[in-house]
Amino acid sequence: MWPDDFARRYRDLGYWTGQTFDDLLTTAAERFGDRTAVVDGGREISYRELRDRAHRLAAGFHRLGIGHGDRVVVQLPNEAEYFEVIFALFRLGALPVFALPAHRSAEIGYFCAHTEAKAFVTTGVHEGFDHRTLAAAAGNARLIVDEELSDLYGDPAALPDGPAPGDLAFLQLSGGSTGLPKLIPRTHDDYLYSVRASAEICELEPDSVYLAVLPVAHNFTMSSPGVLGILHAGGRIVLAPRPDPATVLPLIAVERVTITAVVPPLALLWLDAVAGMEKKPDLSSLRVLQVGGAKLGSTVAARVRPVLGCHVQQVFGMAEGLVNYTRAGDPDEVVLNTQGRPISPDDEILVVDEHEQPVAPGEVGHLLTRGPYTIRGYWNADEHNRTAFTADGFYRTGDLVRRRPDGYLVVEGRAKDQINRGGEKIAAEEVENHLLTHPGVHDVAVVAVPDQYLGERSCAFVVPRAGATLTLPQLRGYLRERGLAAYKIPDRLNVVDEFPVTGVGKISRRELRAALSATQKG
Ligand code: OOB
Repeated sequence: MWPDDFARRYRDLGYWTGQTFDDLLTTAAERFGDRTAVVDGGREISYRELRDRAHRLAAGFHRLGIGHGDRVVVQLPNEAEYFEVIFALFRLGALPVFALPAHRSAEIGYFCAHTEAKAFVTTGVHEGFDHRTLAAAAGNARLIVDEELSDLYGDPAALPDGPAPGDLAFLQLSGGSTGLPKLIPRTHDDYLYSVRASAEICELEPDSVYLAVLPVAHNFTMSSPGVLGILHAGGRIVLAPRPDPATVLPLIAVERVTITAVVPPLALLWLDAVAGMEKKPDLSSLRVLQVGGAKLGSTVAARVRPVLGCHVQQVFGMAEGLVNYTRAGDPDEVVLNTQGRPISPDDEILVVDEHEQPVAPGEVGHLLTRGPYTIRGYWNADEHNRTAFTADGFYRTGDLVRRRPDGYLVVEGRAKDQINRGGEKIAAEEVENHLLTHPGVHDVAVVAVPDQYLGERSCAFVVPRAGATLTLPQLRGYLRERGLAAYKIPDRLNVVDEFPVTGVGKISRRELRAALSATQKG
């Protein structure tokens, strides 16, 4: 957590206001009462109802023995119950651990065990997968299925005191680059600052309607300004069950959506769909399309206004903290070619070389950052924290950026061993460790391959054991059986005799990537 002098400064400057998540919901229920907070298919939930349900559920969780500081792994799709659950846990000071709907037994098992979770809240069948089958992986965590939540409702008068604003509020997942996913501890104070400031930058107001397309548990959809920004502003959240144009475009028209957030491949998919339609859908309500999670090319960015009739906003953020936005009113040159500038005047940005010396202004370098909503360390990960953060508390983002004289950042690449598959982050080492358990695999390196649609896909370079024959379908089947989320399973396989090595004897991923683009061209 933050050293005392920084915490004092962030309070004095008015960033950390002492608000908790429960305060946010309670205040919103008082101010916006009967207005609709969440639309989930045919169901509409008002602000007051949401608060009441969350508090009754909190009483139910309390009766189950879930209390302050306890971890609860939450894996819910974009549905109304998600809000009840997280605000119930926030009210108790219990920490949701935000899993994604795509996670399977490998990830859920690890989250539950690593956080010693008291409970695992999930859904039934979603996108053809029965999440209740993850109960075994959850181990000692008690399985709670969304459809049973109302059975738990209790009397909110019996609730204990809530958490303090400086307490942890939840654990978010890191995209990561190491063998096991790291957990990101966020406090009420720090996170809500980023939510309020984001809502202001994105000009949210009670008439704003936000379409939640990406998973609600991801930082982008949750807080940039996302669903929490909307609840703060008194607007309306519309939950999209699926991100495809056939689902989303009619929803935008019917619900009069004003703002939504997507990753670049989805932006492209929507653009192509609308451009190819003879009878255009009514997108007149849409004011802003936010695009982030991976780099948005300027050519695609430039198509947004002519095709969809709305502004594009670039968002470059990370679950660890720092979020950058292009601003309403920025000239096209900025909006199309940069990934925005930080939320806060107190977001400290350093762009450094290999020796962590500042590069010349405007040069490309490693992005380091520190600020009022950027964590100072991962949860229970002392050893990893020694390399992920500098001695004076800057987070080493692993991103390569250029900082323009106007303070806007341009993402130029990445130094971390991560694959960004259309915004979904894959830690190379995590997948490698799973592949290394295969009896036919001697050694492995997973690298990114450029992809026209997703930006990047993943390719496993494998050195087989003597006599073993390996095929892609076989290895993919093996990883699925180990319960790895589908997006982490390599798209390609290259069987090789040996790996190129760097001067110090490490596998040279750069040469592997170069070999791939050579074979692609040939
Ligand atoms: C968002 O958060 P994460 O934690 O899934 O991933 C963070 C990483 C960044 O370090 C960067 O490598 C990449 O995703 N990234 C971008 C980008 N936005 C994120 N790279 C290039 N251009 C962009 N616009 O992805 C996230 C969190 C909050 C808001 C938006 C995105």
